[in-house]
Amino acid sequence: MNAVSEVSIAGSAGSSLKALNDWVTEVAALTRPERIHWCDGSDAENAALVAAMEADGTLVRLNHDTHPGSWLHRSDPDDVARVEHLTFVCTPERDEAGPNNHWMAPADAHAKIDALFDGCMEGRTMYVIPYCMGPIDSPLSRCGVEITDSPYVVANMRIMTRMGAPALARIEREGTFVKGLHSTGELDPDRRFIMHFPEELAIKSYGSGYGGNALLGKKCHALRIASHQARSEGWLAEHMLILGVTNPQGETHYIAAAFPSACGKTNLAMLIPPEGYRRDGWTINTIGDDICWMRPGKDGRLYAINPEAGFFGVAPGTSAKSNPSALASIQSNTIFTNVGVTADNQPWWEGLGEGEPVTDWRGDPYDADTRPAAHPNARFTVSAKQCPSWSPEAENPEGVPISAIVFGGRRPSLVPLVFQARDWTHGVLVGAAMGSETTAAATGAVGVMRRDPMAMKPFCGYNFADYFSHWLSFDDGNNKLPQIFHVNWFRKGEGGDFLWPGFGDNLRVLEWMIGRVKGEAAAVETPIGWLPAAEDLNLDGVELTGEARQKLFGFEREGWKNEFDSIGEYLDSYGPRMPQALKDEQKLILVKLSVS
Ligand code: SAT
Ligand code: MN
Repeated sequence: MNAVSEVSIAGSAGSSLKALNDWVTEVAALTRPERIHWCDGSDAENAALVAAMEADGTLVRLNHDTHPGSWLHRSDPDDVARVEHLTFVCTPERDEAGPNNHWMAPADAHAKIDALFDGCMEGRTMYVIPYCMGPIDSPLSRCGVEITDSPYVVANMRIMTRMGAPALARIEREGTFVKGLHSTGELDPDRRFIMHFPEELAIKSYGSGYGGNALLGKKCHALRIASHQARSEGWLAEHMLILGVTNPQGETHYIAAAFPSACGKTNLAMLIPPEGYRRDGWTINTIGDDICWMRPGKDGRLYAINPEAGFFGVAPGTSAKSNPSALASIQSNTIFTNVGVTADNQPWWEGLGEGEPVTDWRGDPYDADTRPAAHPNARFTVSAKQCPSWSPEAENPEGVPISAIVFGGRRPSLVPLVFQARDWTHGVLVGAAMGSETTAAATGAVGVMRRDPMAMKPFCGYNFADYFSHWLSFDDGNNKLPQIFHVNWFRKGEGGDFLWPGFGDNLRVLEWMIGRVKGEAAAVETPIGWLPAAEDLNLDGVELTGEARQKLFGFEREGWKNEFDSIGEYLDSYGPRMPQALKDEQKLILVKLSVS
């Protein structure tokens, strides 16, 4: 660690901003580290940290001939995903956090978690990480500082955010920042909490080193804290990918799409157009794969930035077939977490389609009967700029104008391939009513249907009822809002097989959406919104069975009646805070469904 500049605790001033120094001093007094290291984000700093992590086994060197600059991290087997049951939103009033969050009174939460932080960094280095979410010069960006005792977190934050000296300079200029305090602690699930204090712009996370629990810029800041901030400042912080679709005429439309974790956001963001589309000159530009911050511009359109600088993508299932751009992105300078390893030390996961594992994610000899080679929530961390479809527009400080917002989930039955909301209020209801089967991205049962409004169930930092009101407020007569759509790539047939090929073929659905935005594509009006007939999509080269056509493009009145009854119950479960406009919309659709 010689190349790393170290600042002793006593009397050290790492920043010209008093509020930041005071906070660092206060945290050091509580956690009592041996050293404090202010991260500058330089290559030399990263090299020194990586060397130290290789020496102590935190990182395992992968094959640097095939994967230059790439490393494997094996997390604790009890620490492999986000932990929603240990994640709290600590607002003064329980109702502000809403039934969608676990709540604790701020004073109780501070007391509980500070007791865990007490002396937890003894003998260790405390890293101070200034970071910026979004392009460093964008008015839409927001900054934070994460204090952590995990060098793995530092290395990941360097990829996922604009981290180091330029971020510190912006923080010193602005004077405000989100305070994130993290310690891996003992990695004991009984001593683990992820606490958010939106009023204080503060996060405290103890006892996990994994992903969204520990990289505090990601879900904790960019969604839970930011959604709260966005509400008071008139913008939206969303769990959405952002992609640009450029047609053969050279027109680009940007689409923001919300899907729950591990439902294919990364794949959609990096979609490779099908053969015929490629020939005709369609291209996809990736802006982001997970988080989107949007606000109305001067022209009334919503402009979006990706607050992140990297991808923390799900490895299993990523292959040359499913996502060639992601696979190309992760050939170098990538941190892999919880994947398997081949005999020649290359990273391996289920669905990669080539090679063979000899070691599994826990470091044991691979045995298919014991466990998969890669954990189902194994991840890669890589700079977005390594993606072949990455767009320089991701650095545009103004953001990109959004033409369409898409909501979607894993719905094996009932929900057709795509439909369009009639207007903004209907679209907000479509988002609010979103349901999906749970995935391995969070601990708990997988494959259970649950409502996940706007894919924000685990991430909205305040009461969902107030969040829906905030969404509705954008329809103020001045804004030129995007069209809202719902998609379902996961519809299954009677035999349990997926009916839609998905992946690159999803561009066929995006093309129809853009046609709708431009007022060119046809659709049929139904009580649930505008549905295309199969003929309204370009299906050249796609083989669909009769069952697939009927289920992907059909409308099942009886099933939707039940669904809207259940949506009504869901809205009512929020009590009087739920905006009347959404309840009226639900009732209106139910009435339409009852008239056959
Ligand atoms: O663990 S993360 O929240 O960072 C990833 C995800 O669940 O989307
Ligand atoms: Mn996500």
